[in-house]
Amino acid sequence: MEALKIGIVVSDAMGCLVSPGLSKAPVRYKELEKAFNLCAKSGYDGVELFVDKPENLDATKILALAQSHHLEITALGTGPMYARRGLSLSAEDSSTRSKTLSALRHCISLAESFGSLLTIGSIRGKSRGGDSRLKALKRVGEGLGILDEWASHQGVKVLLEPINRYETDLINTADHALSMIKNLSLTSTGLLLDTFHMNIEERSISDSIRKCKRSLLHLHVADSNRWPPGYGHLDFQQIIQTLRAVNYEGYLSSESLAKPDRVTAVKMTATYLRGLIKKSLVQTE
Ligand SMILES: [Mn+2]
Repeated sequence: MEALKIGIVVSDAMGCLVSPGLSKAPVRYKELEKAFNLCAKSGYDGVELFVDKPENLDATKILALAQSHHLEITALGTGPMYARRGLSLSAEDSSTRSKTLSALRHCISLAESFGSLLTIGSIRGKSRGGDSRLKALKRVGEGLGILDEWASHQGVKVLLEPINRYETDLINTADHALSMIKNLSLTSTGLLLDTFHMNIEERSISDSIRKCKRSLLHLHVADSNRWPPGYGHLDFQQIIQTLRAVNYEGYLSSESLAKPDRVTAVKMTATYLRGLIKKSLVQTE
């Protein structure tokens, strides 16, 4: 059995990660090169690019840069489009929704060029609570339906990520995300689970991974406090064993804060995860 692959988010979106100031749009290639270099040197197999203005990115250049560092571009993260531009699938006004879809359409094309996945996390937005929640959920469903169809034409997979209740009131659990995918009959949409959110919302991280195994295409890893894996109290050895048991073939993509500092976070995450993956290989031999 092959070892699980590890990746890391490249963005300044959470005030974190590989290169602060990196993706003040458009991405500055000089800094992207530095970031890719650090990721490659630290032993990652892939990078997940957070984008806020997909229309400004030069796909050919970025892909060539990733390939020259032997890095896969695992996924495109769309959170910054929500955080910085206010784009949202659940927005009440239709012009924001259509702007959101058109930006995501660019992302689907980029994802096709990169051979990467496309994440739908915080860009689903949140509701004002009460009755507005169901209406907001309906708008998210409509958006997901459109994206799913575009993605299927371009051979791209979309990822729906459950996010904890303190960040949004729309789709907090793996169960809810799975049922959205099923009820909307989405064929090009799978699940992105995130250990930080799961620690808050799921009864058992391993049980939820087992339950979602057919739809699980990507995994965000961060510890209980959003610090890098190993700096909190999640049991990553058990998580990795479960992933192996369900024959998970996707990435462990680190999405942590830049704690205790940026370079340590990048290096320690890779060292720690590699160590656990190696141990899990030995245990099952
Ligand atoms: Mn995440």
